[in-house]
Amino acid sequence: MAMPFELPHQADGVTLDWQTGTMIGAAVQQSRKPLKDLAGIFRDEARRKQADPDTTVYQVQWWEPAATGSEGGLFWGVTTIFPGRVGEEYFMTHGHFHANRTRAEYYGTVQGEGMLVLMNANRQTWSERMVPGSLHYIDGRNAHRTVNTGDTPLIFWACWPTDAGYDYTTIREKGFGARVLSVNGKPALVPSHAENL
Ligand code: PAN
Ligand code: ZN
Repeated sequence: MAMPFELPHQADGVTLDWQTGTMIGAAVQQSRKPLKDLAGIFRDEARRKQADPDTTVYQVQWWEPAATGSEGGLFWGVTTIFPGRVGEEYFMTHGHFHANRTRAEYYGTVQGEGMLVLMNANRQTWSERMVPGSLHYIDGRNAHRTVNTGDTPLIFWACWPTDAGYDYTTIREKGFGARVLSVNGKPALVPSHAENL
């Protein structure tokens, strides 16, 4: 029996599994971020060093259908942050500003629970709750970092411009204005100046 429709064949195409947050296709690239590549990012650097340096904190799959840096294109990706903590701080991404501060981004949560931490140029920092189905518009001026506050992987789609670029240096040097810590067993956004109170 003929199928009512067939998906068009695309040699270079990418398929999304919306349930699991997986990208499939020869053009899909991937990278992994182990604890050893996140020096200086967590508050408790001593604890980070004590843990197995090969522990995967997060991984990213993405597709670049247009050249990096070219104007007008879009990239699509998916990030999986595994559950875990360094001391009281939940596993999270490095975080970045876009090198081009006029370039925005969408995140959409597939699975898990977490927080999207946003910071403006004045270091004012706030968060949005990530739950399955939540859609997050990230203004191009704001730094963004995602945090897995649950016991299962936090998985989210992302779509961003080909010429957004990454400014990781500002975050590496100054961090965000607040961190997501477990306080009395619950995730809380704690201003950095209040961390040691
Ligand atoms: C995302 C992020 C991804 C990993 O695709 O790059 O979640 O986070 P870090 O880049 O901070 O390590 C995105 O925001 N792209 O622009
Ligand atoms: Zn981004």
